Amino acid sequence: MTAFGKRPDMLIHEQEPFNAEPPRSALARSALTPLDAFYVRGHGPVPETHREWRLEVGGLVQRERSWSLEALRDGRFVQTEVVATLQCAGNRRSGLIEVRDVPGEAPWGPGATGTASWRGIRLADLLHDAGVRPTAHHVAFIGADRSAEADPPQLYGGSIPLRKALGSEVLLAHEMNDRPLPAVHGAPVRVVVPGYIGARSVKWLRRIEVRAEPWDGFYQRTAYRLLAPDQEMGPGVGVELGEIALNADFLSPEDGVQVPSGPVEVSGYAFAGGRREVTRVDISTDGGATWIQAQLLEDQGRWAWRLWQATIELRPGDHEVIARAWDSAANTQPERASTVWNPKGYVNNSWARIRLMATS
Ligand SMILES: Nc1nc2c(c(=O)[nH]1)N[C@H]1C(S)=C(S)[C@@H](COP(=O)(O)O)O[C@H]1N2
Ligand SMILES: [Mo]
Repeated sequence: MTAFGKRPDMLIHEQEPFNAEPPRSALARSALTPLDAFYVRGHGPVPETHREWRLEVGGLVQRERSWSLEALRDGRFVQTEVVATLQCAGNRRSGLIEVRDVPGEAPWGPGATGTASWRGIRLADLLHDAGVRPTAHHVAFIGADRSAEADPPQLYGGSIPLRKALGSEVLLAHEMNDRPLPAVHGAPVRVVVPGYIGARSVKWLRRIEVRAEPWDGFYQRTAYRLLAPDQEMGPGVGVELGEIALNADFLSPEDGVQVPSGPVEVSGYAFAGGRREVTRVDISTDGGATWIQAQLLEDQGRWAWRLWQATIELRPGDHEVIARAWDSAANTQPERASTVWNPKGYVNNSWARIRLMATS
């Protein structure tokens, strides 16, 4: 076991704050990601969890409130479960770094994503209890962790539009895969915003602030924004990221391994983001000239990734195998990472590619 009960084969990008992703194989074939294989993205040290933890609700509300953990679980609010995929905006950044360096950001592979069953109360129910004022348009979440990487150093925070916050899928979760939420994933309570970049699913939640404008902290106003190739990071520069873009990658085999020639089974995930659904996944072994359709596995609902598998025929020799997904808005993925390169290395949703050496 490495830190925080994770598998020993996690790829550790940073020890403190802890940032790690599983190898592809650890995600393969599990509709729900085991807790010991779920990626961790943190911008500051895991904060101490106090028994006297309370959640404040304030800002543009009729009634400011403060809730104990017991009160959030004692039956006043309905407990619901949502199967949802979290995906970091930096997932698959390594593909962008191959195009051009992204200084100061971790080279995440395809494992900065995972799917869990989250249990907790609906954010909407808490907002209805507090009474949202008519001037409100955004809901901000502030965590208990202090990030020294932020400029200036500050508590981690982020916001989502009020109309998303009122959706029944947005949870304040205290359980993950039927277990108490692990410390590294935000205990005792975190936000889960299905369909949005992982950065908005704030861990170690301490305060909810209803606002007229988006959160003005570093991780909303400066980071997690999509910059044009010639822009530099700064407050308000670039486009705020929100809904996740359609994306897909291979989970098995591992990239660069040998396989026997003949029929080879490949598998992976596809995730549509927003409220969209994955409708098709295509596989090519000839650089995208021709495609076969992968089989989509069990549908876990619109907030979860879709696992897929396909059998391809490989002659002895080196092959590049490509995957691309389609969604319910008829989006598909861009062919080359070079066309989506950006200075902070977010949202690499270009075609997934692995190399396989087929032996005779
Ligand atoms: N309080 C807090 N919440 C946070 C973060 C953080 O650093 N602090 N990181 C965010 C980012 S960028 C991502 S991708 C997800 C990762 O969630 P996980 O570590 O549970 O996988 O948490 C988000 N919530
Ligand atoms: Mo992230």
